[in-house]
Amino acid sequence: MADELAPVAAFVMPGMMSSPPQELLGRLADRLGPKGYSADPADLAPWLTDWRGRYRGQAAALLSPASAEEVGAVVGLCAAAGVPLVPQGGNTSMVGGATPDSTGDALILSLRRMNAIRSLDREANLAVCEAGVVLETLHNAALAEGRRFPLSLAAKGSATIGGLVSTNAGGTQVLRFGTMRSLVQGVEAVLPDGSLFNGLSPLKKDNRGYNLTQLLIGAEGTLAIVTAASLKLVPAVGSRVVAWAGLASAADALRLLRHLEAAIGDVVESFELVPRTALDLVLAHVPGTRPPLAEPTPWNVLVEAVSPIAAASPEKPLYGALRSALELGIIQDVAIASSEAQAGELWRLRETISEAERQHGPAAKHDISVTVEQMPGFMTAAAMEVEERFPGTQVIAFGHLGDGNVHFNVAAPRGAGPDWVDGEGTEVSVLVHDLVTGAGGSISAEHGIGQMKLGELARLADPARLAAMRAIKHALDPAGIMNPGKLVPPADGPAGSLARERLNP
Ligand code: 2HG
Ligand code: ZN
Repeated sequence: MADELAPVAAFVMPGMMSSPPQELLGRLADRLGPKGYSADPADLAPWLTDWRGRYRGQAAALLSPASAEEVGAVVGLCAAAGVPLVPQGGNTSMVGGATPDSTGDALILSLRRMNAIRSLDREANLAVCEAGVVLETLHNAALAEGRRFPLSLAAKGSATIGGLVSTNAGGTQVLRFGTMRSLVQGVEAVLPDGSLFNGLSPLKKDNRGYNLTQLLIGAEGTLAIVTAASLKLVPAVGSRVVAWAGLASAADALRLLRHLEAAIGDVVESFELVPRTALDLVLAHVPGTRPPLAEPTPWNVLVEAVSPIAAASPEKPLYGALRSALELGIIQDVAIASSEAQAGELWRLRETISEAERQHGPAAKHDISVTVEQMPGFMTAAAMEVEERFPGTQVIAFGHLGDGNVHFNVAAPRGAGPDWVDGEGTEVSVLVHDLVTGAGGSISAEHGIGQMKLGELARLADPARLAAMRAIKHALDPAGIMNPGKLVPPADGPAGSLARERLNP
């Protein structure tokens, strides 16, 4: 596609970005038409900041192509002019991954108009969705065909397929079905020169070398613009049970997980840890919520068990397993939803933690993983160290214990303003990231690197990993126009670093 376009600027050197030239903006406006191009500050405003309001950027225009072909044309024109693009879906990034920087050099490339479900094949168990399809829309479309797409998260009403692919999203069913990496069959994407990579093949086996689909999953838009994905479906839920268990410790939560796995196997789909501190925030800030248990417990776990067959309901086995957990003293109390409405209420207590925490005040957010076995001990020791070193802070660690991933968020001392996050909050983050790295874990289990963790990745990642990431980025996007300033820390040396020379002798 890029070949068809006359270049706007003949030579673009990496790192030599400039504000988008008027000539380019005029061409983009002509190509996309009034529905696909806006330079109106009012249209741009909501997309210049992230969900938490932590990052604020600038952009001269919002580009909203309606097809992969239009995306190719946009990328080709911008590549020729050396103008960077920041791709955006639902703008739900937790790490500033979809927010442009403050220079105004970049243009926002919104995929929201590309919102068609191209096909949904119940026999093949595959759905081909364009990048702008909202996750909940796919859930509903799959359900209408007796199928489901088994990935869900709190932002399902606005998160889009392109963003979920590009961030290798996880959510609350990873325990059973894995992250996007396991659920994406293939992608279609526009590469940095404007050409179209069609990887939507339904083939189960394909060994033609590098797996470009997997390379683009989790690449945060730094290598290509994902325009569509084929996604694996599973049978719809036949019956489900949602239970809320109260426990004395995080170690007991791990015992409960192993107990349930031994008793009822892989029907356990979600296993979400909620400390009392997080539940209290939800009850205080989210209207219409109520305590799930008669007496509060220090820790809680939300368990969901699902069967595709209504007759083979998971109810009895889960009831039995929870009863024996009570008898063994693994749990202190349990509430089991007796209707879909009650199940929804329990899930709401879990899914609104982020929102409640945001209302509570500033927090240093960490999205970490260690092994499942390590997590209870790690959380307890790390929380003690953080709260001792930074008096007045409060650790609120919750989430996906079954995956060895918790959101180890640290609330600022009472009365601290929003600037706490960039002051003492960064020292807190350095400590948390040092501790998790020391334990062999990851500083980003789920939300990605974006701009928030770029410095920390540069500080803590294995040099070989960083060199390989930079080499891949340079090979595919030599002019650096794809979502600059995200995910790939810049090399401190000149373009040909030692490490890159070693990789490409
Ligand atoms: C969740 O699991 C999300 O609820 C958000 O990943 C976590 O707000 C957070 O830190
Ligand atoms: Zn999460």
